[in-house]
Amino acid sequence: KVKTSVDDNEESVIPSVANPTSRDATAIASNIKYHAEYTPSYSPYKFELEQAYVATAESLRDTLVQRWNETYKHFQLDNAKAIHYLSMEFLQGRALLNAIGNLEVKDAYSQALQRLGHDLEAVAEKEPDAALGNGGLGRLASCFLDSLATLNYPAWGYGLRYKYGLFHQSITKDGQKEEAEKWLEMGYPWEIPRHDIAYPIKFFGKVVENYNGKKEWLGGENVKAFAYDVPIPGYQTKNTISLRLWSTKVSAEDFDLDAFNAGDHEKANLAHANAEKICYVLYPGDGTLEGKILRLKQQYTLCSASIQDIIARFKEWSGAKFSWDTFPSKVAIQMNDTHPTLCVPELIRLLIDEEGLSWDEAWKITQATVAYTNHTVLPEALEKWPLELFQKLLPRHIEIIEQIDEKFLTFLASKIPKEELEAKIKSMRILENVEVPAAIQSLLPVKPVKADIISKPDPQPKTDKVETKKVEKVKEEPLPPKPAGAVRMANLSVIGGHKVNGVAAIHTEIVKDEVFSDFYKLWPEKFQNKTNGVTPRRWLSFCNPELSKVITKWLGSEDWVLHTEQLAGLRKFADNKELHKEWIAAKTARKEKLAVYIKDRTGYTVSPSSLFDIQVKRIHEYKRQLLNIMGVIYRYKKMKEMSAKDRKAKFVPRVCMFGGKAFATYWQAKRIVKLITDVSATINNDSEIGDLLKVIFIPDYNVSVAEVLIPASELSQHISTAGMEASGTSNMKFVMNGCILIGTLDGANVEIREEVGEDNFFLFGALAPEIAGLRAERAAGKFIPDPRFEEVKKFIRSGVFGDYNYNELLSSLEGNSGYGRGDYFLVGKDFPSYIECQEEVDLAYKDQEKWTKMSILNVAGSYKFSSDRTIHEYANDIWDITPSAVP
Ligand code: T68
Repeated sequence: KVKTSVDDNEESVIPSVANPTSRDATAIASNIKYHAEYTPSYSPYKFELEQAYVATAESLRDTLVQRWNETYKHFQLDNAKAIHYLSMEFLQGRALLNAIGNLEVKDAYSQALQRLGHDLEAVAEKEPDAALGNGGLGRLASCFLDSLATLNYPAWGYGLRYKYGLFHQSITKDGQKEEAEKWLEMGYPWEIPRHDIAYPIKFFGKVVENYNGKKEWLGGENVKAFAYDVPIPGYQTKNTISLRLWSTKVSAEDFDLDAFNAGDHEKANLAHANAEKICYVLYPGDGTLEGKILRLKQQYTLCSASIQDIIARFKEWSGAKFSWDTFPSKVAIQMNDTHPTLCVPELIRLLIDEEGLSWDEAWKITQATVAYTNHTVLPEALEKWPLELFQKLLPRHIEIIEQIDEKFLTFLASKIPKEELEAKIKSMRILENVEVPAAIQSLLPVKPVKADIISKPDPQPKTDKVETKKVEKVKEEPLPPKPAGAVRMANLSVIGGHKVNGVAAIHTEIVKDEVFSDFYKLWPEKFQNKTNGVTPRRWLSFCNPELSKVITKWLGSEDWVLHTEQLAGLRKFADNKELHKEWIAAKTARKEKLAVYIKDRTGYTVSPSSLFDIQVKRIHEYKRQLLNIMGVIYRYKKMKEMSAKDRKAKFVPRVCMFGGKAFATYWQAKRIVKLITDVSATINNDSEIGDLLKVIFIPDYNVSVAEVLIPASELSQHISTAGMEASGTSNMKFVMNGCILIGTLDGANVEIREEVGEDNFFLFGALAPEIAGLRAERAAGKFIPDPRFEEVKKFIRSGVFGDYNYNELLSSLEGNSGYGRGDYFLVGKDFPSYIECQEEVDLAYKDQEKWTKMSILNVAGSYKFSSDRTIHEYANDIWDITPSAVP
């Protein structure tokens, strides 16, 4: 008899491994030792920090794999509906301390490693960050996985396994330099390759129609997507879910052995190289056609492999009860922004072409399954793909998209008054600059024939005197080139999904009233808000044990880690002197750690008794790091103009820290990095200023850097031009760590301020509804910049910060309008209120008692911003899923 499964009552024993979940340090030490010896990734007999890290990770992985098998076995038994979260980005950061924290085995692991001669924190430092993401969108996806596991929801994350992740940033005298990030080079102990889970992915080729009218997609380039699973443990639960990452290769049958043997190694290797490059880097440059094709290939790989996997599991788990009608009651798919929009045509394609369903059935199932989250209102970030490229790469999908487009237009024509139809079609249809199908043309109002002009005879001149006006012969201009056709992914997402959500209240209003206003009028019930959140495990409990301990002591239990609403209980102690003392001690401990870290990373010495002021996020003009650094320059200039005594009286000592990456071809952002580092070099070496002002650019900002910075922060900056930041999520992490925000009324700042109270938030700047008017005023030449702003620009141009020519950066702040000019992000407009607000910050910080109270009230008001709350809302309002806990 052939065995088809591992017998349940047969005990599976790994030699010399005791159960590492037992929290027994001796057993854990023996397990770690076992891995160092028997699953060696390094030469044997070495047990330095690197080896200790890998063996510790492998030891934890044993537990995770065990729990994860139980979890999915349980989900299958339960056959509950599951969410499949598709994202091009996951910013997981490090996994070791997170796993130890979620499994609640920190003390045991710490002791076990001590026995083996190592310190847990030092071992954890050896783990490279899994930086498979760019910014907030990717980190949100990772926080969501933590909450999904913790709250026992049946769930899968799906992404790509980029070989190099996001680039590694270093700072040179020329500014930012990018290098490939080698996070996989030494192996990644947290992933489990699933050699048996692989799906074919096709590109190019052609579509033929069979004798029975069935479409078949033939020929083209074939690759295979292989699954690598990363276990995601929940906190205080056995549930452990999977982040499934796809990696592309060619299978053996596509290897050209003949060419290889004939000595044409390059030709034989071409297929390999083509397949593997799909998963090399996140967001390959798309300035060239090749780059664009590669990006679309990435998106399609993610969607196709994931949907094939979802369908395969649906069939397997349904068993005898299998019926396509039940698909939407078992499967929910969330598209994290428009990058996975190809889910829509791919699911339709598989259902029709592979499974034999009708169009109507496939469409109904798809729409009921898929939903879309929007993360940006920036018009340039709303994805569009050239039609021509799309047709070549995905010939079957474009047919499906054309069909969705036509059906949508027919529907629109039935809803919209005839006179408005043409304009609405233009803004709402999926295809851009493509002729409207004939059937729809005929529904449009007949264009007024210019009959009155053509048919009326020329009026006769009243007199005989004929005017002899010289008629210039009109030169026949060649017709302007036809604008190229395109596929608008956001429109496809809105039409193809059953729900669309924004990520903060103000952002959702902008989505409804501006970005997708026509769609909102058509389908108001489709639109929802889901204010972002962050996991309180990683972002408070684990990264800030000092403050967490104080919170637990005063709240009387650690339950707040799962039920953050309990943090509000701190309010009643906000004036308590004893709490103040402990609070300051906890904060100071983290500031001291950060000071050591800064010395190590940058060589600069900072004083932990200064105000720690931090802005960390992707470098972007709308996020206005430029406003921050210009404020710093203004502060420096004023200090220089004062006597030592006056400047000590006026300013509190500050360390202004920056961190973030600029996209490799975003030149203006790179100039901002250069300015910050130049200002830093000048000010930090000015002995007259000393500790009163330091400027630090921390290179290679990522999740683990954030875990050091955020706990030590006292003031953090969230200062985007109002209406432009969808939400922001670091603002939430800072608040949870007792940091006070200075910010505009933008994104989640609005809700944060509501929760922590307006007295505990430093507000400045123009409001979102004013922005359009301010820009228009500026374009009309009516804006007069504040002299203090002009003074700062002049100071930069004077060369105090080195001889780099900052004209291209500064001229973006000048002029009234024009590309890259006219201060589109209103730095000049908000500058006066910003520096005045910073003066209030100095005053508030001088009163340490007041500041500490504000800090406590910030933590108390942060409870809403747990991703647990966000996930419950998605589960109830969009996904319709319920928890399924492993007993
Ligand atoms: C961020 N978006 C928003 N996008 O900027 C931020 N986009 O306000 C929000 O808090 C966060 O999403 C989570 O909702 C991004 O991070 C990208 O990184 C991105 C990358 C490529 C193309 C478009």
